[in-house]
Amino acid sequence: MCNKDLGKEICELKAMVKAQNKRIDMLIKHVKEGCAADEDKEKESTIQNLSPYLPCLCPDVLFHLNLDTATTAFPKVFGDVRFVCLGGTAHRMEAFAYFIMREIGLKLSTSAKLKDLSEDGHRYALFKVGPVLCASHGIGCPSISILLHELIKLVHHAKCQNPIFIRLGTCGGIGVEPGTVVITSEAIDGQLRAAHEVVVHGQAQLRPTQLDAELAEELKTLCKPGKDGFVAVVGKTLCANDFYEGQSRLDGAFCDYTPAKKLEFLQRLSELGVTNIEMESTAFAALTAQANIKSAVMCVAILNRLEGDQITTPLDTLHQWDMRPQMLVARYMRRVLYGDPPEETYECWCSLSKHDVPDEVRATTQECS
Ligand code: R2B
Ligand code: URA
Repeated sequence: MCNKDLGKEICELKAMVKAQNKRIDMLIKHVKEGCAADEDKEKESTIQNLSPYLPCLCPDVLFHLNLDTATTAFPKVFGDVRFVCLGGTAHRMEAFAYFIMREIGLKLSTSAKLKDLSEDGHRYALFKVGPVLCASHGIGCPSISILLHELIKLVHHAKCQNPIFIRLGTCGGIGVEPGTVVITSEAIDGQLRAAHEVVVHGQAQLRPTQLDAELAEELKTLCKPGKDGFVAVVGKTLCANDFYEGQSRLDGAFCDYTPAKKLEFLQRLSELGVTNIEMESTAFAALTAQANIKSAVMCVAILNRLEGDQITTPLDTLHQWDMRPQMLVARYMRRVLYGDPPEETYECWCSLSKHDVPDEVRATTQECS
C-alpha cells in the first residue's frame, strides 16, 4: 500500500472515530438528561392557541371525520402531513388526491386505490397522499368550520410541523374574466367586515380573517399566463352566507331588490377591491390564523357577476377551470418538496386500499417495483 492510500485510510478512520465519539457524547447526554423528555419536546406540533381541555380528552373523538386518537396512531399515520387541501365536494377532492399524487411523483400499486378515511362518517371525505391531506368541506362557513376544528386537532395530535392549509374552490368573479384564478388577500363577511363572526354564549365575537400575504403572492407567481392560458389575480374576497340573496343575485326563489340595487352593491364591492364572492373564506382564514397556520384561498371564477347570475358555462369547461387552482398548488408543492422541477419520488404512506385503480390513474402512474 502506498503512502497516499495509507494517508487516505487514516483520514477516513479518524473521521469515523470522531463521528462515533460525537454519538457517544450525545447518548451520554440523553441518559443524563432523559432522552424521552427531549424527544417529546422536539415533536410537539406547531399549532397554537388550542383549547386547554384538549389534553384531558382520552381519547379525542373527531366525530365528523370518523377518527379518534384511541384507534388511530395519529403521529404514525398523519405525522408527515405538510399540506392540507380543502375543497367543496368529495368527488372533486378525490380527483384532486389522484392528481396531486401524480404531480408530486407518488406511485400507486396497480391493485390499490385511495381510501376515503372518513367514509363511514358520511359527512366529509378525507384522502391522504403522502404529505398531502385532501378534505371536502361542503358549503358555507358552519360546514368548513366544523371540519377545520377537527383537522386542526388532527394535525396537532399528529405532531405535524408547520402544515400549510389551502382552500381550492370556485367563486363568482367581480370584474374578472370567467376562468381567472382569484387568490384571496383578505376575506370580508356579508357586512363587509374583515372578520368571522362566532356566536358564543349568545354573544357575537369577531375573529380576524388574516391570510398569508407572501403565500398568496407566491401562488400568483406560479401562474404563467402566456403558457397556461389564464391569469391569476390577488384580491379581496366577499364571503357570503348564502348563494342567492346573500350574493345579491336576482335568480333565487325570493328577491325583494331591483337589478339596479344589485349592480350598485356589486360596483361598491368592486370599488372596495373585492374581486370575488364565495362562501367559506372568512371561517377558513379565521380558524387557520387562530391556530398559527399559514394558509391561502384560491378559487376559479366561474362567471363574472357584473355580467349575470346564472352559471351557463358547459360542465366540461367548468371541470377544466376547476383544475387551474389545482395546477398552481401542485407547482407550489413541488417547489416546497423538491425545488423546481420535481426530480425524485416521495416515498411515504398513502391512504391505500386494495381495489382496482381507476383507468385514468393507471394510465398515468407507474407500477411500484
Ligand atoms: C363556492 O361555490 C359553492 C356554492 O356553489 C360554495 O361552496 C363556494 O364557496
Ligand atoms: N360560488 C359562489 O359562492 N358564488 C358564485 O357565484 C359561484 C360560485
